[in-house]
Amino acid sequence: MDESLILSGLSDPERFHITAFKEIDSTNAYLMQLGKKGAPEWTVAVSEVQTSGRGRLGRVWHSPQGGLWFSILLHPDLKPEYSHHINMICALSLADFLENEIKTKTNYQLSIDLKWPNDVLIQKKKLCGILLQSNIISDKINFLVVGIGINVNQTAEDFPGDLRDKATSLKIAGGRDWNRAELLGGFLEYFHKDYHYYLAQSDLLLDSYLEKVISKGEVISLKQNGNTIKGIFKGLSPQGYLILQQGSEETVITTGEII
Ligand code: BT5
Repeated sequence: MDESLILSGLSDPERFHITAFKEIDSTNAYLMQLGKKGAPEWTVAVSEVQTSGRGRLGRVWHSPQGGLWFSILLHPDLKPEYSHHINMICALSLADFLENEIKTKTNYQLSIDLKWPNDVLIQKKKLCGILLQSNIISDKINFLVVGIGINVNQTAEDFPGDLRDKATSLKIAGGRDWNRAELLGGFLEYFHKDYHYYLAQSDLLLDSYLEKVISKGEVISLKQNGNTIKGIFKGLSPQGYLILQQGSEETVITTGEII
């Protein structure tokens, strides 16, 4: 991907420090290393292909040619227990940005939904995944790396068999090819604005997220460490964790997967 094309779409390119790779193991792993060496905020790594793309809990993230795989280094002024807010801001920003892109570049008006804790869905299938990793020193966030995978120009055949039913791409949903450098530039501008806006107004963040999240108020099954628990998705804690109601008891769930 051409770095100058990414930068040409930005109103303030000085803000971002972007490196584009043809191939890398994982853009998150790369920025975790750079972060330890003191790299500045808004350092961005993007790669055509990841040979070892990762999801949460070491899961594999399928990252072939055609997708947009990138990570952003951040130094938010947040208590570590609130770092999930960055995940939520990122998901909201992706949903807003991509809905707008689809509306302006195609005749489709497609709504994008969020699935707690870190998925972005279109037509009930996974379009993007977000992986947040942190480096904490003396109970302070030293830096965070937010890794974003957007399925862009892949066709259904490009996904391995086990993902074909649950994953989708912008091309599948919008019926056309997309310029990934333009998408990245556009998203970075959106996210930069939303990041500052929502960090200052965490109540608005929770409300905006709840408006777009699926399964709120419904009975859900949640997979956690091999166990499945059931309950009502009541709402979110101030940190952005899921409140699960089981009978008269409410439990705050920090991680897991709604199935
Ligand atoms: C995620 O994990 O959804 C986080 C994905 C983050 C990927 C980005 S790409 C840039 C950066 N560098 C990295 O190494 N990672 C980040 P999780 O919620 O654990 O979901 C993982 C699951 O999603 C897998 O177990 C599959 O079921 C499914 N999956 C794998 N690849 C996919 C894809 N390309 N599209 C949709 N679903 C996928």
